[in-house]
Amino acid sequence: MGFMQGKRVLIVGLASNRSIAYGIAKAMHRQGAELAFTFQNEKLQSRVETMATELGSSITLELDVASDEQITEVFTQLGQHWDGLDCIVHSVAFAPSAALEGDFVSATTRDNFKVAHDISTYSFVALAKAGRTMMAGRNGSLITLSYLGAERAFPNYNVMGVAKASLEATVRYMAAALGPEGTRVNAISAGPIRTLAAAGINNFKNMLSKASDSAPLRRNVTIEEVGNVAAFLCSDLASGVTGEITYVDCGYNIAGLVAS
Ligand code: NAD
Ligand code: 0WE
Repeated sequence: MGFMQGKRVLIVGLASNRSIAYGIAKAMHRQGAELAFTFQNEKLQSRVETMATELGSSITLELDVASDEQITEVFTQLGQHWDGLDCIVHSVAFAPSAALEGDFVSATTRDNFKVAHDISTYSFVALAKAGRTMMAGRNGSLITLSYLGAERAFPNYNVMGVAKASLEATVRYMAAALGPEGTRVNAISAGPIRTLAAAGINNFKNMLSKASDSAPLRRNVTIEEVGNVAAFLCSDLASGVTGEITYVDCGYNIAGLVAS
């Protein structure tokens, strides 16, 4: 029997079979979880439906996290399928592309700062708020995805790094708020992975190779490896873990200089 047997999980952020959310969904499915998925817009609908079917799920709901109405509607719909919810996976980030090139001070505007924080950070709070009653009192767990750019300045990551710093603080405040009702909140800080969100980034290939050169394991992490840790953190195996940022980055974050 899998270690997520009987857990009901809502997954937000599936776009392709390269998405981190796909690695998480596969790992949770393998461990016996029941899954529901959202898709950002009609363009992604049929792809998400196909992946959901493959993962034993027939629940797919439209959700643009910028919309409070759509967030409310997702939980109304979910309540018609399930009498409770155990986990929410938040695997969403967005900043306008102009914010992700050039120096931070030049690239950041009032508007792209707001969009990055709204879509990448506030949306996690919004999901917790809307799912709160369905999750309370059942050892629920929420997880989000961060990146080391929250703590260190990386070229071009810019306002996304500031939004990830805010997301990591949000994890701690949400853990403190929801802990008394038994709900845990954690983040995985993943190393760089080639996904759709990475596709548009100049020189991503070069970044991947620099990251693997410096990482203790001398390679890049996979969505399967991130998925396995996410499944663990959302399961009762991690019942004593909340408010944490867990690195799944082949050890990159602990390295100083690297032996040649
Ligand atoms: P991805 O493109 O596969 O997933 C990003 C998802 O965000 C997509 O499903 C997209 O539909 C969704 N999204 C964007 N704006 C949205 C909105 N307004 N409403 C609803 N959904 C919206 O890329 P990914 O790399 O799997 O990204 C998932 C998460 O992992 C992000 O939080 C990202 O910051 C984080 N992360 C990625 C990497 C990496 O190198 N790929 C590393 C560390 C952390
Ligand atoms: O969090 C991310 C990327 C998130 C992301 C990606 C895009 C591309 C398309 C957010 N918004 C957008 N907006 C778009 O228009 N990562 C951790 C991957 C990533 O992105 C980088 C990185 C890394 C790593 C951007 C610059 C430098 C490094």
